[in-house]
Amino acid sequence: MDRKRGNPNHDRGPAFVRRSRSLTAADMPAPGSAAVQIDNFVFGPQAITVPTGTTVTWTNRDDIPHTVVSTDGVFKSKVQDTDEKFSFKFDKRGTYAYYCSIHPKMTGKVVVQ
Ligand SMILES: [Cu+2]
Repeated sequence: MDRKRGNPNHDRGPAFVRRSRSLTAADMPAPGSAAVQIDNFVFGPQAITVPTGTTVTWTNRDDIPHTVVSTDGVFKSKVQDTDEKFSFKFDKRGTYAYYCSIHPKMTGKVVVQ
């Protein structure tokens, strides 16, 4: 008895439609990156330690312009208005002190290991 299977090969199309999720990456630093917020005339965290190759991004959360300027001239941002960002990739070990050239009492430090 040869029983043929009724195997209708109906193309039903995609069983489900993949949802494209849009990640809210804003507050989620990717691997190899670190974030410093500028808020109320303070770099926060004031000192961070990161591995070599890390890109640090400063975001000005103040409603006052600030800059991010390396004491040793390694990097220098433009004047950052509110919510503007400045990024720098640290490829060499060392301690990188920086300050805001508009408000020199604002200082911070990136330690690259
Ligand atoms: Cu400032």
